[in-house]
Amino acid sequence: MNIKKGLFVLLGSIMAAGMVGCSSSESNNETGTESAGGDKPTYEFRLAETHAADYPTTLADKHFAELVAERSDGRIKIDVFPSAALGEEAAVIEQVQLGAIDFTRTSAGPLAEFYKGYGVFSLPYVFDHDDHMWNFLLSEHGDELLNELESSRMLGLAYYSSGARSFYSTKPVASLDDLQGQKIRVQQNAVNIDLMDALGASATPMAFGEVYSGLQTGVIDAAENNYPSYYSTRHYEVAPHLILDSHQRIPEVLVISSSTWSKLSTEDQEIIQTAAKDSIEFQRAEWAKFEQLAEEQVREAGVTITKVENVLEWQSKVKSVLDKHGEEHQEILDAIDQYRN
Ligand code: GTR
Repeated sequence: MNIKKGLFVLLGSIMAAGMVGCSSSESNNETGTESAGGDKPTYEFRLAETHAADYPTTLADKHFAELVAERSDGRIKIDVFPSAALGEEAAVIEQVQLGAIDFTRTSAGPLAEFYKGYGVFSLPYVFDHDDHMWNFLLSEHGDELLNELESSRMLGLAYYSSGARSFYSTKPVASLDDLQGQKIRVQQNAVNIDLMDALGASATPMAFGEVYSGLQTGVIDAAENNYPSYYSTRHYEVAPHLILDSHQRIPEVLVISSSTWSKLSTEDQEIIQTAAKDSIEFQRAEWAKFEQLAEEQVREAGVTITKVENVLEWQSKVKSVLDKHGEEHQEILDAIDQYRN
């Protein structure tokens, strides 16, 4: 962290710490306003979401906000800002750390730049299938990872589904050979750079919102994501060659700023935590529907889809990534192994 950023962060923490213990009518910040409404405080918070309003994570954010409003008798209002209205993911996470944005729904991919433990999700072929991932996420080990975000001035409240990520390109790709030398946009984190290297491609980290024009103008040749993102962003229009290798399953995470969290009474923390957990089932159901729709829609649009038959070939090609990054994630990898069946 550079000095300027360090000072800014320090200032943010002091300001946040200063607010704890203020009477509700005294405290007032830019995002969540606390006012004296009866004897319990009322709040208005902001939740940043990168996806469009009809995307399964956004629907779940709103469902979460509704549960919180209901259970707090309208005292806690959470406004959801979809379509990256509050900024791209990495920038939003920084704002959440500072307490300038209260909540975000983000992918665990970019979170790895803020808390290393999340890098485990970007390691290739770690989960055998979705049930394997969910058995891990819903375990005590999954909960531990959510709590560990606290060392980065955030707190994970719940995981959401995000399917499996595969490659898509502006050029025909029907095999691993076809990916050689391609410039592939990745979520920004250290594991991804090594992963693309190992595959014989070159990684171009780039904000999600810039990928469409990047593909269109040839700044990148390819990108990778799940069916819902591929469809919702219309990347399939400019990169109509999809190869299904399912190299990563990276969960979504609903996150609250520690500075927001520490302002809340135990009762309000409980309302927020429980509502987040209770919104998981809703999100998973919305996800399943949208994943199917997205696949149908891109097929209908004429995308060429190749299913990788010999995944072992891909796995052996990226073994060096696990050799290099596996050790620092060994404990979590061992925990993940326990849920393999
Ligand atoms: C999506 C994820 C987004 C964003 C995006 C990306 O699957 O839902 O939050 O991280 O991937 O690739 O940037």
